[in-house]
Amino acid sequence: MNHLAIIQRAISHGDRIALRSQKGVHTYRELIAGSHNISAALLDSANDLNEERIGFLVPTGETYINALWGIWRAGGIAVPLSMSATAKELQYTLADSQIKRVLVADESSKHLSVACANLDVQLISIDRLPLPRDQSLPEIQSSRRAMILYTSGTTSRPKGVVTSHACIESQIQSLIEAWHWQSSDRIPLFLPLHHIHGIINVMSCALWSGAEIDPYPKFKIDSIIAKVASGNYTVFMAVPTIYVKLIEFLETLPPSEFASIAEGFGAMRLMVSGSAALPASVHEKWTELTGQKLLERYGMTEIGMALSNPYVGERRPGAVGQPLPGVQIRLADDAGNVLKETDKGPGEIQVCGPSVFKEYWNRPDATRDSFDHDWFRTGDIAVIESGYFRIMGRSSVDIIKSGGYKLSALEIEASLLDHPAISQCAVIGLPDETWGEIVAAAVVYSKNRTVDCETLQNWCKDRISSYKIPRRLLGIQELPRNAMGKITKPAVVKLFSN
Ligand code: MCA
Ligand code: AMP
Repeated sequence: MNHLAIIQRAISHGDRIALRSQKGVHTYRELIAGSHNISAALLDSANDLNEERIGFLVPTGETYINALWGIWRAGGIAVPLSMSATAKELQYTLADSQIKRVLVADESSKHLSVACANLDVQLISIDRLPLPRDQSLPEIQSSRRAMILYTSGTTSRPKGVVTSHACIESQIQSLIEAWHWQSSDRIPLFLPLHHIHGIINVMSCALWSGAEIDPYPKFKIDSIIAKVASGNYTVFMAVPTIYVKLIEFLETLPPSEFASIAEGFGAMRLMVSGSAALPASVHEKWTELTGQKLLERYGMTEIGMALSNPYVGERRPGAVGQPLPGVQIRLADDAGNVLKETDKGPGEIQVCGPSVFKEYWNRPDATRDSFDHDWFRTGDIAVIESGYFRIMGRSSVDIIKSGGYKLSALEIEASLLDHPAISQCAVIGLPDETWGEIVAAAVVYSKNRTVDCETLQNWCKDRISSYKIPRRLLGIQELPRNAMGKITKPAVVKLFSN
C-alpha cells in the first residue's frame, strides 16, 4: 500500500489517457505500472530508498513521469537535472545533493556522462531496466522529502530547494482549486522539467486532475500551432517570452492562417503567464489578437505559486492578483518590519503556509537566514493597488530573470573572472522586450590583455549553460593604472549598448 496522494489519484484515473503525443497514447494505468517497475529496479532488494537522492535526466513524456513517480514510490528524493546544463553545472548539482545514481534515457546528454564519470556516479539506463518484478513498495508519509530543485541566489552557488510530498500536494491542490482544473483538460507541456512551472503547474496539476498532457521536447511554435488551431488544448501555460514570440508570429501570418490560430487560442478556457513580469502591453496585445485575457500569477521555487489574478473576475494587466488558496502573504519594509494590513507598500513579499519549502539542502544557515520565523522572505518587492498585488522588482540587482530563467549575476561574473584577460567585471540585467531582461557584462582587461566578445562567449559556454552567457557585451574599457598595475582612479565604466 503506497500512500502518496498523486499515486492514489492516478490509480483512480485508471484507463483515462494521461499523455497523447505523436509517439502514441499512455493511460494512467500504464504510468502506475511503469513507475512501479522503476521503483522495483531502484530498490533492488531494499525495502525503502530512505530519502536517497536520485538524479534523472530523461525526455518530457511518459519516461519522465515514470522516473519521477518511480523515485517517489520507492522512498527516494527526486532531483530533476537540466537538459541545458553544462558538465560543470551537472557535476555541481550531483555533488551538492550527494547523488550516487542517475536515471537516464538512451539519448541523454553527453555532459552528464562526463559529470557522472568524474564523480563515480552510476548511470542507470531507463530503457534497459531489468524485467518487472513483483516487489512491494514502502509506505511513504507525506512529511517526507520528495524533491530538490536547484535555484540561483545572490550568494554562493545555486542552492537545492527541498520540498516534501505534503508541500507539493498543497502546491498542486491550491492551483486545482484556483484555476478550476478538470479531467477534461488538455494541455501542451513544453516548459523545462527542472523547474516547478513545468513540473507542478503543468504536469502535476494535469495528472492530479486526470487530464491529458501533450508533451514536447521544448517550445517550438511550428510544432504546437496546428493543434492550437484545431482546438486541441483547453489550458496553456507559458513564460512571458513565449507570449512575445507568439505575438511576433501571429502578426506575420496572412489573414487566412491567422484566423484559425487566433481562434484556437481564444477558445481555450485558461491561458496563464508567469515566472517573470508580463508587460501590460503584451497582456493587452494578446487580448487584442486572440480575445483571450491572460491570467498572470506570481511564484517562486521556494514557495510554489503565491499570488494569482482570479479565474473569474478582473485579470488586471501588470498585476499579479491576490493570495492563492492556502497561501498567507504579508509585506515588510526595508528594516524587516511587517506592514499593517491597511498599508499598501511597497514592501518585501513574505509567504507562509503549507506550500512553502522545507529547507535548502545541507544549508541550515541559508535556510535560517531566508525566514522570519515561519515567513519566507522572497526578496521580491510589491505594492497593493485596489486590492491587487503588483510586483515592482527584486530587492537585489544580482538576480536576473531572462526568458523565465533565474540567473545569478554573481555566478556569471565568477565565470568571466576566470578568463585570464579579465581583471574586473560587472554583470547586470538590461530591460529587453522579448527576454524580459538580457544579460550584459561590463569588463576591464587584465594588464596588456584584450579579449573580444565572441571569445568571451565561447569561454563561458564551457562553464555555464548557454542561456546564461552574457548576450550583449556592453563595454570594454581600460582604466588608468600606475606602474604596479593598480587602477589609479575609481573604476567608472561607461556602458554602451551596441
Ligand atoms: C536564448 N536566447 C537568448 C536567451 N535564451 N537570448 C537572450 N537571452 C536569453 N535568455 C537566444 C539563443 O542564443 C538563440 O539565439 C535564440 O535565442 C533561440 O534560442 P533557444 O534556446 O532556441 O531559445 P528558445 O527555444 O526560443 O527558448 C526560449 C524559451 C525558453 C522557450 C522562452 O527559454 C524557455 O522554455 N523558458 C522557460 C523557462 C522556465 O520554465 N522557467 C520557469 C522557472 P541565436 O538564434 O542567435 O543562436 S521559474 C519557476 O518555476 C517559478 C516558480 C515560476 O514562477 O514559474
Ligand atoms: P525561480 O526562483 O526561478 O522560481 O523564480 C522566481 C522569481 O521569478 C520570483 O522571485 C520573481 O522574482 C519572479 N517572478 C515569478 N513570477 C513573476 C511575475 N508574474 N511577475 C514578476 N516576477 C515574477
